[in-house]
Amino acid sequence: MAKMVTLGEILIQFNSITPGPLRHVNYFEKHVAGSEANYCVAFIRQGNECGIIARVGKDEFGYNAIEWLRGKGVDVSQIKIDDSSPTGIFFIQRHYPVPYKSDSIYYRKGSAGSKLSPNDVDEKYVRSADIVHSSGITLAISDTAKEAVYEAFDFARARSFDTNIRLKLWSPDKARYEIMRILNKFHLNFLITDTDDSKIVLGESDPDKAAKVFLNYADVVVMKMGAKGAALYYEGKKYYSHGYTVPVEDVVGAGDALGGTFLSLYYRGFTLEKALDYGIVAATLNVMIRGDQENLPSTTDIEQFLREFENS
Ligand code: KDG
Repeated sequence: MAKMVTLGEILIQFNSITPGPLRHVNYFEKHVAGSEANYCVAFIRQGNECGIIARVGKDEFGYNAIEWLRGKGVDVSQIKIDDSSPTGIFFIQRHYPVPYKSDSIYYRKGSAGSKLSPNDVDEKYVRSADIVHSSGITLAISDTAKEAVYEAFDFARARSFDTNIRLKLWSPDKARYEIMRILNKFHLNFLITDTDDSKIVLGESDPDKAAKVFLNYADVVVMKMGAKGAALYYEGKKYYSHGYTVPVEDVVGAGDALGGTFLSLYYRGFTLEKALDYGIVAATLNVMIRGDQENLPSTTDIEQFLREFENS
């Protein structure tokens, strides 16, 4: 069984029950989220192990996050409870003003999660993992969280990084600078990105051209393309895997579903191509509900989906 360690902020998500502007939304549904927590749960759903290095507040939302993730099989031993700051939260506005899109509204400044620092990174724990994963979100939330990623990547046997640029957390210039800095410092085994982020980091949104540049920094590049699917690039090869048309409830978390499922199945011995096909199914199921983790499928559920779609 492979083990992944992720570093990032666990957030509590309040997802609007009804679509439209938040000023008119009266009911919200609570979920545990945060990109690196999502990756962990997706990784575990495919039969591997994962632990997250993070901080939550000493509050009900912090306890909620720990209990939920423990229930999903995540190793929560490296989540610190910080009694000086609250657990970060965010709200999701759906299908407005752009149908099928979601907007995240953060209340996370000064959160416990953003206090993550190199002191939280246990060298032995990180060295015990087959792969360490983090994302642009963790680089963006604070300088100390960014340093924690550097520390963990220093100890890592293998590295995965999702660019995950959230423009409410930093400017395009800052995102470009910090992501290029990490790419220049560490060779990545996996770089997971999309065409919007490629435009910000490289000034290039053509997936093939962007991937060619990213391959100077990573062995494998996964280029997510939303509903169109995703492409995979490695060793001079390209593989494209198509998306599926399904009713969209909330797209937040779909990229993490794809990335975590893909990485886990690769470590289970799947070819990169097959792992990507399965990752896209996980992302597809994810957009059909509110919440980032509830629809993360098992391998057999993905196989059932593929059998049905192949026969239709
Ligand atoms: O990828 C999904 C995440 O965006 C969501 O869970 C919240 O981590 C989050 C963030 O920073 O946006």
